[in-house]
Amino acid sequence: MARFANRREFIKIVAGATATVSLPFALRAAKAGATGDGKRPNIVLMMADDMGYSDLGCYGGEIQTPNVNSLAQRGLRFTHFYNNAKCVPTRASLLTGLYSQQSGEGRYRNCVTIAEALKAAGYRTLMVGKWHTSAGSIPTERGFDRSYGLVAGCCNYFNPGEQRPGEPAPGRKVVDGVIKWAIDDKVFRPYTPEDRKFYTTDAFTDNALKYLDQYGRATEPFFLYVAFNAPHYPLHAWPEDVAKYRGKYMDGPDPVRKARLERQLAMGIIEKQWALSPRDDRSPDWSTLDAARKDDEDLRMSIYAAQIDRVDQNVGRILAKIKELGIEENTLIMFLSDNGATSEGGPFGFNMVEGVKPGGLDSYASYGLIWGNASNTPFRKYKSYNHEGGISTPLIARWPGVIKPNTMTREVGHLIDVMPTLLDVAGGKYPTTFKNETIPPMQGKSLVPVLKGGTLGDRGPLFWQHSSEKAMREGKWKIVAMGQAPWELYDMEADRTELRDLAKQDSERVTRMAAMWDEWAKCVGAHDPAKGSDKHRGRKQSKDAGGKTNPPAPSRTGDKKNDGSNKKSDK
Ligand SMILES: [Ca+2]
Repeated sequence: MARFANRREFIKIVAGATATVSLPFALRAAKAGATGDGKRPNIVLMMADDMGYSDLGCYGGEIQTPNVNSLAQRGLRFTHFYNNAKCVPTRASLLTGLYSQQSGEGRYRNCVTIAEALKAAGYRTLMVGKWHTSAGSIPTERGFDRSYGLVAGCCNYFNPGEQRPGEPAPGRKVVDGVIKWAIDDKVFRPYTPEDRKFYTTDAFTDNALKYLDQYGRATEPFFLYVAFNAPHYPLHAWPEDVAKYRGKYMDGPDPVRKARLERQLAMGIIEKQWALSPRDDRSPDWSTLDAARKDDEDLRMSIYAAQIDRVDQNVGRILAKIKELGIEENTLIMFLSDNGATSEGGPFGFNMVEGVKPGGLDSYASYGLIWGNASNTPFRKYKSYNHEGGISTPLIARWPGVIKPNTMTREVGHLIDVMPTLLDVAGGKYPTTFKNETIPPMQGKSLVPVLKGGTLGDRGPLFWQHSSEKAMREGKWKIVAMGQAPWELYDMEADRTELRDLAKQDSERVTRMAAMWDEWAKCVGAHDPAKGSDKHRGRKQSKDAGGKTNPPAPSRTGDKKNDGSNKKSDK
């Protein structure tokens, strides 16, 4: 019955790009770079954490992001780019060019990382920020020459370590938990910064600037990966940044969603024919909330906005340094988000430190589903889900002289395309074996033709599976299912907000696509949620004040187990 005779053939067919990425590398290396001038570009890859599709100004948000917007003004915005809905699987694909299952869901087996491949191609490889794999490794063990940052999935922004004299205890997700940190090959458990002005987003950038000063003008090109931990919870921000937004969210999420949608339509980010998804039915009617609740909600969203604002300020510092070094013209910069905004903590968010208001060192809170729903405008669902609210990300690319300024593309792209793209521009080689392991071919396509204003052609199907979620997209058609629920079918050209399930009307298409998904799952070793439980199922769920079931509060044992979704009640 198998449509694909064997794994190799399947991978060849679904990847579509195998031939273009594996065979002509020798030629590409000889040409050395996609600009054709023989000079290979520096590469800066920046990623936000848990940031929704509409949060950036250049994707419709009211949050002030002038520096990221400037990348869009001088670069290309992707409107149809996809991630893997969660931190670990997104990083696994971004850094390897494979589906996350192929390297063991963040364990990084049978793969070569982008840093290893670029290092082999003569690049200086640098990283700051959040690493977050399941492997227990640190960045310098996987190809980075230098690194500074968080090894785990999340931490206190002001102090990821132990209580400092004269300060309250830092708020934590796990009361006695110790966060792993690494600076080059040195591991810290805990990492307690002496600097009382420490704040992760700023500290990551401080180190990125040091690296740029040290290596930015070297003969060899560099690859700098900046993985911000913001705006992932906890809600931690500098008071002066929060003050810019405090009071602006007192009217609740409805006007925010409406205004974002209008800006997205005006910019051409989304299509007129897509209806705005209705407000999540777990997001209560704002008029029913009392004044204290509204004030708390305004505070939470203003902190979240401040976290993104601070990311933008730090993007500005990196852009200024690149300009100062005189390397702007020969640097490819990309910026994206690792997954959609979260619903963790239910409608009103969680407070892990009871009685402490969100925002400061001693707090540990999330902003909740009400605002996650607004962040993902116009889409449905959240981080962890394979509906568009979970897997859609902004992606902006700037490369002077190659990318036409202020352009937009509707080409469908995915994280698995990043590695082929970067190897393409770097003239790097993708190996068939690495560290005595056989390496599967990269699964994506080089986006260089799109960066140059062209198209990808038929890219073949894309697949997702994580926890109890699964999906597949082929052309304009997408099937998606939650847990043991049946497949839903959507026409993404007519209805990207996934409001009209066509599965019953076109069951033949669903059957055909589902068979392809099954075959893919077998080939890459993906779990089929329809066939029963995996580690995330059956987790305890909480009730909120209104008696509705909430997504579980964060796991006490580690972020990778923090699913945060609520499949059964969330339809
Ligand atoms: Ca994330």
